[in-house]
Amino acid sequence: MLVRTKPRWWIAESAATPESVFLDRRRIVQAFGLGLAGMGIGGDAAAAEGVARNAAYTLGDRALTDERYASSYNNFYEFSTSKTVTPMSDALKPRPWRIRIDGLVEKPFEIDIDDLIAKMALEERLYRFRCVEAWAMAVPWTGFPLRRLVDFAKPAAGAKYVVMRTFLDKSVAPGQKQFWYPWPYTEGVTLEEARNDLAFMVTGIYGKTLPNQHGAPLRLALPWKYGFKSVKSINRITFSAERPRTFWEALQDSEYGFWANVNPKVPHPRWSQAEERVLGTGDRVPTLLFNGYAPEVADLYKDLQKERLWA
Ligand SMILES: Nc1nc2c(c(=O)[nH]1)N[C@H]1C(S)=C(S)[C@@H](COP(=O)(O)O)O[C@H]1N2
Ligand SMILES: [Mo]
Repeated sequence: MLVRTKPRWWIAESAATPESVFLDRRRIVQAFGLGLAGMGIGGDAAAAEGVARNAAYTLGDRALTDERYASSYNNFYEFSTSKTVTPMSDALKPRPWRIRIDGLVEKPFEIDIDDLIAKMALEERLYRFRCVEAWAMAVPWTGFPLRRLVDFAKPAAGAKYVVMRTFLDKSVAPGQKQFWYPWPYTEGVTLEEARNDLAFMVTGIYGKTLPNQHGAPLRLALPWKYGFKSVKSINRITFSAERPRTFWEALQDSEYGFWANVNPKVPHPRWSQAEERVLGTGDRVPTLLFNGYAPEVADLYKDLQKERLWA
């Protein structure tokens, strides 16, 4: 990808993790010559706290969304079809949590979320986020590149897609009693998309462990695609030769396809995608091709021009 030192649209961003907080913690860690585990900071505290920001990922044309807006306006149909997902999502117990990795891999296995996090070096990235419903935000995610998890899983020859699923448990998620939805929520990307620098597995937000409403303990962030691709509360990752039938595709293929790349010029069948509403502000701003990430991802689609890439 292009590493921009100071893009033409650079503006100052307010700090997401107050620097004083993480610098102090790092200094303490260094002083004792210990890692987080040695400090007794284990379990979910290690999912976001004290993680340094990767300065390669800046927001460009907008400021960070205030945490109170991002954390109170969510899509998580397992708990509610409204944007108010809390307190229903409190029923989710994100730890202990096991993730199954299977399909076309050298050897299928299961791993505990905190064991997985311990193997992946965490970083913080500022990403824009664009829902297909034409609202947008910009948030500091903590996590690790999906590519690292792909390598760790050791995909076998023939694997072309990475399929990710949310848990299935009606006693926790009342929305899953609605039998007309194709639960569990399933999403997928090509292996090539999964290996793109921007594809990010998220364990935290705003310098904290991911709250349930954002998809604890592990969710995806694909900032160049509409938000529904960024599946929450993942407990199974399957490598496959076949393209999966994704949740929204299964529900309404004509409106929500597999590729779902952001494009202001391709309207949704029921509304324009030319502009977006920025959460927590009164602003409407022009939508950007690939949500502003074209330099990083456009090449992925060069040879796919016959596909319905945009919606
Ligand atoms: N399991 C699951 N993942 C999901 C959804 C969902 O309903 N269930 N909604 C998607 C949609 S439409 C969007 S816009 C984003 C919202 O993420 P946020 O609530 O963290 O902003 O989550 C996506 N991931
Ligand atoms: Mo969405």
